[in-house]
Amino acid sequence: MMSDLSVVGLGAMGSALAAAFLNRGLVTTVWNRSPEKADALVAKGALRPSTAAEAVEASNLVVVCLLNYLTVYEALGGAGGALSGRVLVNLTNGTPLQARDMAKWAADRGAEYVDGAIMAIPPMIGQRAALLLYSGSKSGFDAHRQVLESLGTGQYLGSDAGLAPLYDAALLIGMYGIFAGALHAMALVGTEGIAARELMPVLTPWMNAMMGGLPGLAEQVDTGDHTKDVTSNLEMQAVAYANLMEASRAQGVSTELIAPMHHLMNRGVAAGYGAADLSSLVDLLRNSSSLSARG
Ligand code: FVH
Repeated sequence: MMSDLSVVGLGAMGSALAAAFLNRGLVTTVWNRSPEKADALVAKGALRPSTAAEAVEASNLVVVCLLNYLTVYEALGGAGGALSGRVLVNLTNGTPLQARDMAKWAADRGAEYVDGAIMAIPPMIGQRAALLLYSGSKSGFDAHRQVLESLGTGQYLGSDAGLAPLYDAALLIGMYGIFAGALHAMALVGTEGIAARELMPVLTPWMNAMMGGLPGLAEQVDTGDHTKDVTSNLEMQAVAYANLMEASRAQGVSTELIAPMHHLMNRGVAAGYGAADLSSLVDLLRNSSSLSARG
């Protein structure tokens, strides 16, 4: 008898995914390299075969969530022909290129491939607030859309398997940018004995207010016009940013998280963007292949 789906990988995230499927009453087969991680799920009714190939054979829908793509190949490599006719939904973090390569690998084995990015942490899985981005086989996604909705709110981005990891990278980079600024801010006030939590009532509303400026920046990036309605020109910002660097050094706080932004601002001013908005820095980033190749 076939199960409704199989989950391969029962780390913190894979276990949360499997639990959400079980909570929806779906017959769920699970497999993990360290089999004991399936114990709690088996107690809730999950089926546990002894090999990954058997887990793949057990369902038309195979959801994979492992450490990285290399471990996906390792885990599924032995599944061979079992993948034929299956829909493989890979929720493992990776790059657009890795996703496109895996789509080819899956197609060679007769499987439809859907790549996914989980914009949530494990406790959020199963709630509407958990956003899951999908790309790749549309028919594969549509066939299992309802089952996948058990995990959270799903959004299909397009047939290029690389789109979900591309959005994933963009969203995570945005998140780490926010965290980097906040961590530096906490370190800075801490030098004067101010607790990080004391900063939160001031920092959080400020950051939220600044987020309101993002659609305007996006408009400038898309139109390429960085000089319309400029209220805070780049040259002024670069001069003020030098004070952030100096204040940090004087307080004994490393500038390693904030220095790259100052470097880019100064490069922008030197390139003639002084009167333009911060959005102009995107032009510099897009033309940096030779720089990034040097690291
Ligand atoms: N947890 C999170 O907050 C984030 C949220 C967004 C999405 N990420 C990505 O999800 C993937 C899995 O993350 P995870 O949190 O489940 O990670 P771990 O708890 O460390 O579990 C790792 C699983 O991978 C298995 N594994 C590792 N190496 C191998 C291998 N060579 N062969 C087979 N399986 C392997 C590991 O198995 P075991 O150690 O239990 O035997 C776990 O099942 C990840 O891409 C995140 O970026 C999570």
